[in-house]
Amino acid sequence: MKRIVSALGVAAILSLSATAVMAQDAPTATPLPNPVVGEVTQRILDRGSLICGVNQALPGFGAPNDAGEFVGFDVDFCRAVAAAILGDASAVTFRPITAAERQPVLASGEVDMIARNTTATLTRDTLWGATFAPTTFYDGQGIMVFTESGITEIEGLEGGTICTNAGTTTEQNITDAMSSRGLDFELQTFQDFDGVMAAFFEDRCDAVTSDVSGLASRRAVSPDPGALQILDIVISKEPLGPLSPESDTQFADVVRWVIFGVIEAEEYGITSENLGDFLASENPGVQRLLGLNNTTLGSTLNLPNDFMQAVIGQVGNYGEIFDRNLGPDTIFGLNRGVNALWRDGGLQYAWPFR
Ligand SMILES: N[C@@H](CCC(=O)N[C@@H](CS)C(=O)NCC(=O)O)C(=O)O
Repeated sequence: MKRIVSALGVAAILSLSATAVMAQDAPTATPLPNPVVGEVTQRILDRGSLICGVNQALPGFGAPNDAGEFVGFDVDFCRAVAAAILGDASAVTFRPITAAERQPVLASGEVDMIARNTTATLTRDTLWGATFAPTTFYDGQGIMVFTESGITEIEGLEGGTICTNAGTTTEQNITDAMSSRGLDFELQTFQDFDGVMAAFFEDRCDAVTSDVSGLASRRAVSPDPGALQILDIVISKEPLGPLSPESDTQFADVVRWVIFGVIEAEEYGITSENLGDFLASENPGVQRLLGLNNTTLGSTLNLPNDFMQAVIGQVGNYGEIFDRNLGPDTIFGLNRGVNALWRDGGLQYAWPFR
């Protein structure tokens, strides 16, 4: 009898969920009420600006330019979220933070979100009180030495000193990479990467280790980039992306869909330059992304339906953000690599806007 009841129960649940799935996908589905505005979004609206925790020492990702304005790949995602919520990409207060400050400033509410070359890991996801947004930059940890050292592989660092900054995933990765190969070494950590590079240039470190993107950035701005060599080895996966307080799921959804939105815009070929041409588009996917033809995806996030017009118009699509800050025409000269769109063989893939 029990078995029949539970079999009936399962059948009922299955038919209910089938109905739910159909209802969600059916074009005539009754719209859900708007989600409440979360506390983080509300304080951004009240203040009229977004407080974003960023790097101040990683050119290409986050650092002040000559005019003292924060610029970079990560910085642009702060600006994109501000454009979505406030309609103004310039309504951001940048709060420079070190690696070790990330969890405390998010927990204390000193920042609304962080976009600071931060790797998503299981323990950060569970213990930091954070929601990690989609990965904006797929990276991995590398090792940089002086070219003249003649070191070409990790084994060459046996018995040496390797330097990095504190509060990062880097420390454990290099320890794992060395010990799994039976290589002894000394790890020295510094509060920020300026300290790491200073020690390196004073010959107190045989190598520095961090995300390959970070090493490429430091190498590009060093007095003699050719004197520095990034070894041809990647010792970890570092999926980098923004994060926001776990307590506000509506704000986390906004951050997530702004990121997917700029990726989707690149898929459609919509840029900050040609956005106007797309406003007459008859492509239903483009219409949903841009909130045209009475489409209402924005309202389900509690945003204006045309929020992605503000984001694309003021900040650009993913490819524009990448190229402007890191691409072949910059001193960093990075290729898209695994950060190409999925259809070009990369990993950047937006969930569907529907
Ligand atoms: N992605 C790693 C490393 C992040 C990190 O702090 N990287 C360094 C080196 S690229 C950095 O941003 N340094 C800038 C600074 O602290 O001055 C993590 O999330 O822990």
